[in-house]
Amino acid sequence: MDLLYFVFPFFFLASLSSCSPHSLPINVWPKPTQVYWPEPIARTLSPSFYIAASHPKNRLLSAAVRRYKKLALTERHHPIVPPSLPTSSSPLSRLVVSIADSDAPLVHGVDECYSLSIGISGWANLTAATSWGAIRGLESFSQLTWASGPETLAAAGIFIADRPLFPHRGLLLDTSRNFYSLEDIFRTIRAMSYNKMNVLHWHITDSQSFPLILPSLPDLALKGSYGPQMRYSPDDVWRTVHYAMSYGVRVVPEIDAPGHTGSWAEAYPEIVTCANKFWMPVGKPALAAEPGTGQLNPLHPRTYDIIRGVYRDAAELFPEPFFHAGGDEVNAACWEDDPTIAAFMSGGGTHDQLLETFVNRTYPFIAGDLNRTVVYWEDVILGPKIKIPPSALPRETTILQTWNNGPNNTKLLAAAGFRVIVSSWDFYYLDCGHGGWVGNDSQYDTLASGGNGGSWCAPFKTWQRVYDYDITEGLTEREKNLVLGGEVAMWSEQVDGVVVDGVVWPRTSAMSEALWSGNRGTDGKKRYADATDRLNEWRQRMVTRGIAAEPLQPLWCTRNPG
Ligand code: CP6
Repeated sequence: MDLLYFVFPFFFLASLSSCSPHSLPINVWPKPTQVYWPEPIARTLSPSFYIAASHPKNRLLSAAVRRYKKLALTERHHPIVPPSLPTSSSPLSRLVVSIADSDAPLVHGVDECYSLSIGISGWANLTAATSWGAIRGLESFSQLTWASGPETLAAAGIFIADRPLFPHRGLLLDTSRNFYSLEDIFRTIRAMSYNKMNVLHWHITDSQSFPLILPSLPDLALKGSYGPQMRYSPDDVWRTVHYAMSYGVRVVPEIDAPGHTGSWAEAYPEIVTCANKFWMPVGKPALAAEPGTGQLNPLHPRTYDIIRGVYRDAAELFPEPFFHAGGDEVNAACWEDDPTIAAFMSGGGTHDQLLETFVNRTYPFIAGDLNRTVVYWEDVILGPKIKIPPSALPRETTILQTWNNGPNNTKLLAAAGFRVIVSSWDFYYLDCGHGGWVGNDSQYDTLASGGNGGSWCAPFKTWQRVYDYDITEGLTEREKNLVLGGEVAMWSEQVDGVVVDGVVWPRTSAMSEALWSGNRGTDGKKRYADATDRLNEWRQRMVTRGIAAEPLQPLWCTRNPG
């Protein structure tokens, strides 16, 4: 088995080198790294089709196998352009899944590669290094099946060897500005897995609401959430983490601080500055200036008792080794609103010192006591106004997430030796231009949209723009190696579970392919044009699977390609 697993990919690499890329008669999204399908034919999927796994005691893998067997037999996806292929006389009755290391945990960088072969007769085979790779391969298998008349067909005579370009392929979901039910979150996790994405960045709390019930600090959610029906209990979190894991998706929690903490003031007003004010000083940077803003007071001793309790409880709920601690958009005016801080400033203190105090008293707790890799927004070292020296952050236990200034900031962070997650707003912010604002912002518009309805970063980022973004543009090899991947961001001032599918999909699919197998063809050219018909087909399949993804075009275009 091991031998087969290692020889297999090289064999295809060799056979592929003389092949020109072709669009497959049946679509797999994201496009696999290597596909060899010299003479496309189909096999009927036997009604008694089943999937056998090498490690039946791996419950998670068994669950995935059951899920994909059911999906293959019942999905009955009708492609927009039905493949017209000769059919083999031998129905496909069995897919055998072999895994080298069935115990590998779902962590950053786990091996997700797999090889899949469906012969023209006999069994189909899927080999993978880990269960997580097997889940990716099962997903590809499911996309190689389609409905044709009364039958379900599967691609045959096909060989795929596949692995991701980037290990971190995520979606940020903001559950503070508007609440999302577990059902909405679970559906989003399923859609992520269909797209071979592996990180849900759960931006749980913010200034507007604190929906997370923490066992030792229950008042934060009891007083700071939108109401009893709009909270996540420890059991809800446990279910979400396990649900996501069964789909190969890690859940990275974010507790944003010291900015974006207005909601904490409902329970602990003494530690929050400028709570419930709307800081939009004319002519000054308006960072985090939303109705209901607020910042933790770094000079108040209780701040640290409380926030350490928050971190401890959150780390208890989320086993994930990455912990996002926010650090974005600290607002000078909000801090100065507090008399103690004002006195500190007139005594010669600086904003930078305030942030440094906060980081020095929280970072060692998260990285040391809780043993987590700390993710911060780029702002902690890049400002624009308030920042700390990069030397304050150990490179081994810090990852920075960039959101401003596209590839330039990515380069700044990587050049400073940090690992980077890319979420540039000009490409990856899904809220931009959503909700009707066109960019010419005014204070009136901003208020009406709750502070930030994507008006700041309008226009809307099209799927082509998402697809074409090269997250490592202009980087040296050394810097490129520090880029873990990317995350699209679903800030939710004007989005909730009712509309989220259409705002997120299929644009997020564009990122998922760019990060899985790249956005260029073998000729080195951007291939969004080639992707259009495939993405339309993929959108159609997502709809079949209950994801209300937006259409890209009139159907006419896909039926009449070119
Ligand atoms: N909330 C938080 C936000 C944003 C950020 N952090 C944001 C800022 C600018 C735009 C969109 C969203 N709404 N907590 C920035 C990381 Cl254009």
